[in-house]
Amino acid sequence: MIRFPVALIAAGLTLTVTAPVLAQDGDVHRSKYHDYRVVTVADGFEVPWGMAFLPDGDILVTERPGRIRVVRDGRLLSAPVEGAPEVLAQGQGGMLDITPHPDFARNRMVYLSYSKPKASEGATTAIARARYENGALHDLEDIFIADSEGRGHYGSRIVFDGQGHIFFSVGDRQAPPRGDLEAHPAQDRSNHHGTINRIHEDGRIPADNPFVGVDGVEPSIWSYGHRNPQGMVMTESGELWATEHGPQGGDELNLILPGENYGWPVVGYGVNYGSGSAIHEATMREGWQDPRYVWVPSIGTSGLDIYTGDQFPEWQGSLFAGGLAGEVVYRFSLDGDMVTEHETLVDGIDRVRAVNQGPDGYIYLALERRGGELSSIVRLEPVRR
Ligand SMILES: [Ca+2]
Repeated sequence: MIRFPVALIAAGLTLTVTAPVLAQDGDVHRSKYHDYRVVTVADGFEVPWGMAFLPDGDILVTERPGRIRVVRDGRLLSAPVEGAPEVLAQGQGGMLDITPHPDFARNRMVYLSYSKPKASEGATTAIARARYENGALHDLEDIFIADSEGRGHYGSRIVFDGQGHIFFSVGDRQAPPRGDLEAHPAQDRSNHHGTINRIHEDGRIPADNPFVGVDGVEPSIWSYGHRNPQGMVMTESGELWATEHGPQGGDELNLILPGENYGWPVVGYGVNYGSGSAIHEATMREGWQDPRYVWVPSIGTSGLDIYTGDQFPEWQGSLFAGGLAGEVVYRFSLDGDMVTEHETLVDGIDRVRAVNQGPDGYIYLALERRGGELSSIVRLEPVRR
């Protein structure tokens, strides 16, 4: 619910009341620095997960059940992109993130994350790349297949650093935290559970990764001790930020540093969903990374971007984090690597799965409608005060 003041003039008195208003197309929303409208770009999606903006104006949108769709001139084309990889579309698995290569205009490469069926059972997080031409993916190739098993928490956001590397997340695969917490797969670096990884754009392992040459540690790992990071972005100055689904009352915004331990499930905030029972031995541990922000209650973090456009000048340099259960977008002001201010936007809109600044400087949201209705892509457009 968004709340904004409505001035009433009655019997010579001016009263200001606060009226709850649902976030709907065309309403003017107020925020600290900018007023804005939420405008529908296209609808008819089934669980949209990631968006890729192409130089010709098309938007590629992944749908979790296993498709990649095309939005052209505000219309969702009926034919999905051909040549997409086979996914295990169960629970949280499916076709997940999509990101164009920074030099897409020349090489037409797109990168995908998805739940890749395993030969035995279940699925793992995989990263693939392909050339996108004439409505189809060509020369599709897996460049990374995570060593992970489980039924959920695939992680999956993909970020380019512009220096020839990609970063991507793998969740803890919903391995339950019990018994010896330090033996949990997210703390065991011999697999990819609960990690953020860094590889070359062709899948090779960079020689300067933090754990290269360390016995028994997967060399793609950049950071570990994560639960389920589903939002990630790199700033223009090279800071890597990620949001992750924590336990109940423990969603986190983290600054991602090489070789660091982010604590799950040994330390952190929040309690088990359902039972409300305690998980962690403490909230933090000396030498491990504490989050820069913790959501209480949890919003179900998903989708993170940094704003660099011209449509909302006062938002330049702010992080925008989407929430599923919270149906909200958080804006964070940063001073270097510290959060200095936050506010909520589009409260009560729908489940916010992806947040991306478009090339036009508008802020695009992939929404997942409650109750299984078909979902939409919307964007925030500025309204002059
Ligand atoms: Ca943590």
